[in-house]
Amino acid sequence: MSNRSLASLSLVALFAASPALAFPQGSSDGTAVVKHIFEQADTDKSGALSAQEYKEAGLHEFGVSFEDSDTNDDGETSLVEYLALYERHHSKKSQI
Ligand SMILES: [Ca+2]
Ligand SMILES: [Ca+2]
Repeated sequence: MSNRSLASLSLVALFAASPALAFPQGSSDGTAVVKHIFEQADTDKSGALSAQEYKEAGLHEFGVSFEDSDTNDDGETSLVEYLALYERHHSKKSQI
């Protein structure tokens, strides 16, 4: 029993620590994962990612810089911006 909850806990930790692993191939609900990543990255819970939060979460490692993700140039990446970014980016190169 406790083994099992430990396992799911470390799974969550893994997701939080390694955003790149959090995109299950062929997942039909990638946006839920993206939202989860976004919430993990938004450490001050402001509802938007500052450049620092973006970097600290390692989101630039997806190959998109903070500047590119902040499409309206207000200095923060909102969830809407981030989801749009994901869909743009993901639909381009996720065809297996
Ligand atoms: Ca924030
Ligand atoms: Ca923005």
